[in-house]
Amino acid sequence: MNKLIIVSNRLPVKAIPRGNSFHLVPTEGGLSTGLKSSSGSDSEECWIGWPGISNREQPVKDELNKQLEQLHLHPVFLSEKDKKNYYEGFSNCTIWPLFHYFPCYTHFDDVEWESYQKVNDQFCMEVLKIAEDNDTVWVHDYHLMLLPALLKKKKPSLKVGFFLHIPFPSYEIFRMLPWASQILDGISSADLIGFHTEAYRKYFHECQEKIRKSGDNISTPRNTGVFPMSINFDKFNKTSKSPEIKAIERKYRMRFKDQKIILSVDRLDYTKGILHRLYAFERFLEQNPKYVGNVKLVMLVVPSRTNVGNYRELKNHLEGELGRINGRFSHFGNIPIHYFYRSLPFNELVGLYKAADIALVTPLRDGMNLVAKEYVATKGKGKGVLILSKFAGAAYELNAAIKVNPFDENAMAQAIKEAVEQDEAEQEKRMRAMRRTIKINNVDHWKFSFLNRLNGINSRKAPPKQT
Ligand code: GDG
Repeated sequence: MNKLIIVSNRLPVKAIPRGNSFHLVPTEGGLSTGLKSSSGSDSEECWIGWPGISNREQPVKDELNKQLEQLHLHPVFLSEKDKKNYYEGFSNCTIWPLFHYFPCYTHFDDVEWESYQKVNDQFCMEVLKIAEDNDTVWVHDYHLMLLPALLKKKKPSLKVGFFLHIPFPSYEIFRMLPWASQILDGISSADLIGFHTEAYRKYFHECQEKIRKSGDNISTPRNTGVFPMSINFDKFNKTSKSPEIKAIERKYRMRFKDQKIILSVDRLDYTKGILHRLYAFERFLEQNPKYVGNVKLVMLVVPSRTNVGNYRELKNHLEGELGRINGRFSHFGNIPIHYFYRSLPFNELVGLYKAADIALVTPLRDGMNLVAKEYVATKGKGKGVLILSKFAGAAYELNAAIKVNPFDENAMAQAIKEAVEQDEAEQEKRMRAMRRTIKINNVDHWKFSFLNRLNGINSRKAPPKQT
């Protein structure tokens, strides 16, 4: 039987050294939480990726290999230098900011680009160690955009799919990348390339066309498609009805008795619009003094990319502003913003979703955003209001949300007021519509649509080049 080999920068677990062995804990982030909660496919499945620790001596590696093998996981070990240059550098300080329309945070560095190429080669070698003819390899995300071409070149019989979890930017942004042609060429060799939205797919084709017209020699993409990623609806729906979650929900409701809870959940990232959200909440309190004391913002911010400079700066800035706003509106025993800088266990997160009257999901740019979908799935048949940024991929599907422009502080403050005052019948109607969408378009649907389409494609040999 042919295998399905999933390849992503991170494995779905990270290894924390403990004595002579390792403690394996789930990796945060949308790709991993989403993909690992999908059902298995018909094929034998395994996953290749970085377990989050740098290169170690052979006996240590062997021990980790043994633990991971039982879970069908294969580690790729990065050196400290590659972690800095490929991961923190090219992936997270070049591609990530640029593709999210933050050229001001983007830097271009030859040494980091070299490391990116080297690590993509390293992943290619790891895949080839286990891949056999006609296996399917599903490559994920912006860290590995050269890998499809490398794999097709070395083993043309492989069926290679590529899925991009972040936005694909417009040509005016993409062309800033000095290695734009190489990146396009790397992805384009895949048998199928998937995006969350039609807009990203369109931009990808536009970049292809314009870069080719400028005279660069790049492969023609064969198949592209739109596959909006989703969540395990049943898991959230069922968990939210369990006695344990109901108890957690009660705990939060008691703590915020007779108050409205607005919830925000993100990794600490400048793309998520956390500061803009904070200012909008401040504006809301300013314009609606009657709600000071009875509308609370609960902000769950999960540590992320803590070695990258502007993430650390954002944390300081955010905490400074949080303190200022709380100082401005607090009364004894009654503060407007409750801030948690940590990751919560899954059940606590679901309990919080369940207790929240409103979810404020307002990224400045987001490939999809699974938090918005998780909130809706958790609400059962009950009420709740989703305020959602127009700049999240999820906005294309969740039409019954209150949609906002996160750059427009007044409009955001107005949306918060509308959400606070929305009547119950309207809330239930909108939630029902969004639930229907997510129930059908769940993570299994996403996975099977992508893989079915990929399996129906005859894999080709070397992709044709056009000038
Ligand atoms: C990338 C793209 C795209 C968060 N806090 C906790 C926690 N989480 C989980 C959520 C959710 C995931 O992390 C975050 O997913 P998002 O989709 O919102 O965002 P990214 O991490 O940026 O993901 C994004 C995604 O890939 C998939 O393609 O949607 O656009 O940027 O699942 O539940 N989980 C737990 N505790 C927390 O405190 N257990």
